[in-house]
Amino acid sequence: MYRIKLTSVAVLCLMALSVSAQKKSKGFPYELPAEKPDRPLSLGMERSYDKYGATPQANELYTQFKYTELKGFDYHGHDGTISRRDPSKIIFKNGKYYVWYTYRNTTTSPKGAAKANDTIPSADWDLSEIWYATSKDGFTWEEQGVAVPRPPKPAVGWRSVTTTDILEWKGKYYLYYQGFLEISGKKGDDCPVAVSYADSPDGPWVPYNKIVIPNGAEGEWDQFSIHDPYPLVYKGKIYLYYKSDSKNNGDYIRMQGLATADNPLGPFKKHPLNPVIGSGHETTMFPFKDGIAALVIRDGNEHNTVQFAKDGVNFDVAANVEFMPNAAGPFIPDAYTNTKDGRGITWGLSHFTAVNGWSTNHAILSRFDCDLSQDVNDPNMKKNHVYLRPEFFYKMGLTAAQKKRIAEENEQLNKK
Ligand code: AAL
Repeated sequence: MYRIKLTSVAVLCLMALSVSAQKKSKGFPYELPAEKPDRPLSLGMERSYDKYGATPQANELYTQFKYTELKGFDYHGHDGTISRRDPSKIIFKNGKYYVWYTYRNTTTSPKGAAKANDTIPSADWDLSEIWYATSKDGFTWEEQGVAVPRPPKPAVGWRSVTTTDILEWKGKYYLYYQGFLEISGKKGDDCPVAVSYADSPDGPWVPYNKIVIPNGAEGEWDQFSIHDPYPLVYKGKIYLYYKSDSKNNGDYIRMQGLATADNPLGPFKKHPLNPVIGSGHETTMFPFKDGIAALVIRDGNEHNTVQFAKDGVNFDVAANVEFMPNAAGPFIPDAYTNTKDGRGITWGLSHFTAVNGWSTNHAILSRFDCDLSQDVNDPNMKKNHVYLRPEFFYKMGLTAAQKKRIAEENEQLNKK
């Protein structure tokens, strides 16, 4: 009897065990496995593990972005006559941070290409110079004045010098920038890239007075413009990323190219696989681990992503993010050290445009913070949800044409 009892207990235990084993083998576990589990997975879950590390918290290239108003810059009552935009990367030298940017101080706000003349700007970046500022803490900045003025006509950049970025190479400094030889907007936003160099970040800056990254040949994607020159040191070379405006059915298509050089004054060789990213605008890159990461913002199918290329050329999406910094210029301590283990970024400057509408169009610089760093682990920066009030969405409401189409659809239905 006793024996029989034991056996039935054993049977019950075995049944319970097999039920729990069955449960285990069937459903995906409640506790998300840190490593990709050895079981059949959907395409979505394969991707989740292979590309993103399964959670935003585990994904070093996922982050939120937080913004802070800067102190130290005056904007003439925000009437559109003073603009600061497109900040460079930030470097730390002589005990302070340095940043360079497009500075416009004109008698009027931008009036479009048809009304532009020698003193009236067509666009926010027309009739501009490159200025710089320094800071002890990254929040309060002291404007130091002009770094690169507009050169006399017909030198490259005579109409406007804009959208600069800095390179430190063998103890010297190089500012690359868009050199406009015509009013922006007359045909398009057309320009090549020029460079000035100096022994100190405080200058004086010597203009090289030659086009250093030329536009592409006729019919090529970058035939009219090279924008947002963005140099890094990678694999012992200068890796300069840039954007161009090509066209599709009349719309501008923004993509990113790469040009490499052994000498900061060139020759730069454009990569045969250009464009290397089919999306993005004012794209920000930084060394990350053994490759290059990119903040891909504003334009294209893959806007609002952080991407990564193990070889600096073949980028893939590593994270989907929101509220990305426009034209970000991060502080990247290892931007020029030829690192093979890029540490990432935690802050920089970016810009907001049309801050109080288009009639007084101008841009302001602001600070962004994030956690795209191997050295910082800030769970608060890895949260997903950002709450926006309904007014934010209603402001981006339907156009008159859309409202008309909907009214017509309703009318058709009501007729039936
Ligand atoms: C920005 C940048 C370049 C363009 C213009 C000023 O978004 O891409 O700099 O030329 O707009």
